[in-house]
Amino acid sequence: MKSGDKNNPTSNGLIVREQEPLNLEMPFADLNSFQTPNELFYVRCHFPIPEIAAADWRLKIEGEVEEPFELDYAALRAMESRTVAATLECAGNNRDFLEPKVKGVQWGLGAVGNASWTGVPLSAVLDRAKVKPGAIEVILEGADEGEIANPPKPGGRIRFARSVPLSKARQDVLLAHEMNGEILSPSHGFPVRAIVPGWYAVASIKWLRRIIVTSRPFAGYYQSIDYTFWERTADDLPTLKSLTEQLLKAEIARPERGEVVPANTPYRVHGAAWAGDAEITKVEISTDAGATWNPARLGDDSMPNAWRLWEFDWRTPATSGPQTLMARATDSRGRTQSFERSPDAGTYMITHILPIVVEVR
Ligand SMILES: Nc1nc2c(c(=O)[nH]1)N[C@H]1C(S)=C(S)[C@@H](COP(=O)(O)O)O[C@H]1N2
Ligand SMILES: [Mo]
Repeated sequence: MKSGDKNNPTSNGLIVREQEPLNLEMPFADLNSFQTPNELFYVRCHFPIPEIAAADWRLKIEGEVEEPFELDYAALRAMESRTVAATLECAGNNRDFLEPKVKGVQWGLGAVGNASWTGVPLSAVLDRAKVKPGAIEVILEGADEGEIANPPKPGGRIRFARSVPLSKARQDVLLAHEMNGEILSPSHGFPVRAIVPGWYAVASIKWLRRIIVTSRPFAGYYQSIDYTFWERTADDLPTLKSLTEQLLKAEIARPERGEVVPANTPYRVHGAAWAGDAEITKVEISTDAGATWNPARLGDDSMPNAWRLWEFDWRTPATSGPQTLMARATDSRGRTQSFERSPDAGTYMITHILPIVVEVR
């Protein structure tokens, strides 16, 4: 059965959420492998995609370093590289499930994908630049730029940028030039993008042009105005925080919302679950709107920062009518998804249990 989204056009198998800037969603019902094929990987852009020729590209490393320097594409690719699996999820994934509607791209289930990324550890570049004592963060700046539409906003054009703490930068951030063994495509950040494993994908800056080491916390637009949430202190004071680590989630690929499912038939319910750098230890499925739960079988591939596939054998009911399926993930830190959504999460981090209503016939 061809999946998709009845109300939206598709482009090469992806659902078009926005044409300019380009925002394309994977039809999540097409999930059938641990590694998302590059052509099915969602695309999230805030500005027009910059066209960068490899020969013209330079990456500057500056700020609180003893030896600032510049790398070209050949030099970066000549450095020792590493390949890691990492799931990128847009912090606004599943927004289409929220009631009432909130502003932002109305993503269904497919603003997420899992790929193997090949690139140079950021730590190698930082070591070469010799980070000064007192540095606390590393700002990653992309080459794309434009104006923000809605206030509060800085004046004029800005570039897309985010920071990570120096410890995270040294731990596992990658300067990736390949995705699933292929040269990065322009929409995914050619020539080089950052991969920040286990974090919401907003941190994984595409079209990298500058790395700035800083001794002060960076309060850029995309981490202090947008891509934020409210965290409660012990005194119950809401405190504005930047989105960082992914929260846990299980998503059902099939059946999809509105699917017509034959009555009294074996049906393979399947999907994926992820939990940042924690391990998915359990996925449970309910086929009765959350009244009862049964364990799903977990896929063999289990690694930090990458999703885990799962499946569940369902005998569909003998009687016709709507049926609500749900999936619930539990991780190695003992976290489990709940039914309620915290209003403090704003328009991001949609991590509660999602109902998938199908029609048995
Ligand atoms: N330079 C730059 N990097 C960016 C973005 C962007 O608009 N510009 N979007 C971010 C967001 S919000 C997401 S979800 C991911 C999407 O990566 P993808 O398009 O490769 O799936 O890229 C992140 N990195
Ligand atoms: Mo995103």
